[in-house]
Amino acid sequence: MIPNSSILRKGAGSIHKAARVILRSARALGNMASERRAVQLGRLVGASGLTIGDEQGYVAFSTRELGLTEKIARLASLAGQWTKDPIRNKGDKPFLRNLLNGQDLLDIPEFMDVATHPVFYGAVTKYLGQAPWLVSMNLWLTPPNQTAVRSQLYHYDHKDTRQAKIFINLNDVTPDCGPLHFLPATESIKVEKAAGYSQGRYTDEEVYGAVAKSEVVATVGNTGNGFIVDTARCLHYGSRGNVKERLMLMVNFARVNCVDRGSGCEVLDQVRDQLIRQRYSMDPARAFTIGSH
Ligand SMILES: O=C(O)CCC(=O)C(=O)O
Repeated sequence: MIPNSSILRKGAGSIHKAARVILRSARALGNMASERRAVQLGRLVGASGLTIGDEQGYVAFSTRELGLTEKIARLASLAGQWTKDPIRNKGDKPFLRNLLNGQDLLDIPEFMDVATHPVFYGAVTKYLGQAPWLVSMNLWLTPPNQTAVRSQLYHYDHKDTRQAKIFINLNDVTPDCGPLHFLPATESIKVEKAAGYSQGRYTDEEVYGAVAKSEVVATVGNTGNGFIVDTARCLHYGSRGNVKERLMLMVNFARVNCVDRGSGCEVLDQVRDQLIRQRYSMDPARAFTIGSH
């Protein structure tokens, strides 16, 4: 009997997923020194009041409760001004623009204060099981648009088998601002069981054929509200169907020996060394996190 295409796709997906786990382990073994250091440094990082649920793969937070109200207000105010600056409006996706430059991270301390805040840093370290590597940082502007392509469709991120992205609203995000939508890891697995694991895009039909729409979390909320989401385990999409603008700070962490290091981060890579010298020379864990590796 010839297996049908759905069984073949699911088989190929399982192999792909297993290969990613093997690749991650191989990288950790091949770079044992950095792996050991990440784990050792992780032990120095203090406990956080925030826990990224291991099963669910996400946690919600309010920066107000973390005492970050003034810092977030400054970042939101800058972000609002920057939306009008055409030189800042960068990126290859017309529906997801980046307004942040490397120099901003040196000049405006609030960015790194927030990105490496002890509560976030502790939660991410615990979840990843080691001091994390800061992969990328962006200040995203989603302009009104009506496309449904690329990251506007359900997908998993590819950096690692487990990663942690902090998403913080820098304007009041309502359903008509194209918020990030995601499925908890427990629900994403159900989609995977039905449609197979893929690093490509999933159609809404595939997703809602396997899980109820009511399981989807939309990251709506006022300025300063946010989520940490494991985008490698939680299917997600965003920037879809906006009639209003969305502004969001995104801070992306993975393990230093991740599956796919990618081609770097335009914002961070030019200032990693300066940031370490300027801010983290007395903080070995965060210096490791910011480093180029
Ligand atoms: O919020 C969005 O527009 C999508 C973000 C996304 O896909 C991601 O961070 O991986």
